[in-house]
Amino acid sequence: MIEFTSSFGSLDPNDAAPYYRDPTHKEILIVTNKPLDGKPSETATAGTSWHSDRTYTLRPTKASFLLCKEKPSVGGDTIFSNMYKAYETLSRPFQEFLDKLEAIHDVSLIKGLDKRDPEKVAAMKKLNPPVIHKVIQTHPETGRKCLFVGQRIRSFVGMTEAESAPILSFLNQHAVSLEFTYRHNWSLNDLMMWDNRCTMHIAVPNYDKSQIRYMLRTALLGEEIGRRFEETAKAEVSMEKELAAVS
Ligand SMILES: O=C(O)CCC(=O)C(=O)O
Ligand SMILES: [Fe+2]
Repeated sequence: MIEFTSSFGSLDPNDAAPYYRDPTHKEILIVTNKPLDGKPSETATAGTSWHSDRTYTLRPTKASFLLCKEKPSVGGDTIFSNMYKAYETLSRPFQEFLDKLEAIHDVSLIKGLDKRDPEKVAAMKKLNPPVIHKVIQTHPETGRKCLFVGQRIRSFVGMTEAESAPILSFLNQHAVSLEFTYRHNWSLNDLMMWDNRCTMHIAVPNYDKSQIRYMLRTALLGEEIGRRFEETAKAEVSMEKELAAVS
């Protein structure tokens, strides 16, 4: 898997989420409900809310690869949604409004963190302080605009959580309208690859949990985009102080 997928670009060594790597290959993440060392797997619920990979970092993933090594007899699907369509089907005035918006992406909003080892979760949060990304991105290769949202966004920059929530909720619902999606029902040894910059995906936990689902994942490092939230917050505070000083 490493040999094949690295032929597309530089593989992510998974420094943002080091605990869920294959012990001997840091490029491989294991997504499974299979107990590891006699303990329940911490990645059993990985990816079970709509997201693009690593948007909580300054280098969201360029492309991801998922290989199915064991599967339940029924279900355990993955759904993908087209973020070009999500953008293009919005009205012009709303597109213009969104063009100026930036979102705060927060690792602590990953679904199922409450079921993982609290020490690892605390370390993950420390490794990945909140970051800011534009809500509308222009794909660097196609030049097309797409929506860049998901369920790991806390709020929009400069707006309160109360103001952000209804817009965010609408966007996250609209972005995954059934007509924009493809649902993959896995066969053993299928390898799916997706452009993470213009899609979202979700793992559907629609299977018998007494059966094993075992997936291997590699990913291509993306371009550095966005900026740290803390730096912005500090800059805003010092600007407020300056303004207070002159007024
Ligand atoms: O297990 C899946 O179907 C997807 C998990 C996921 O979000 C990922 O590997 O990036
Ligand atoms: Fe994912």
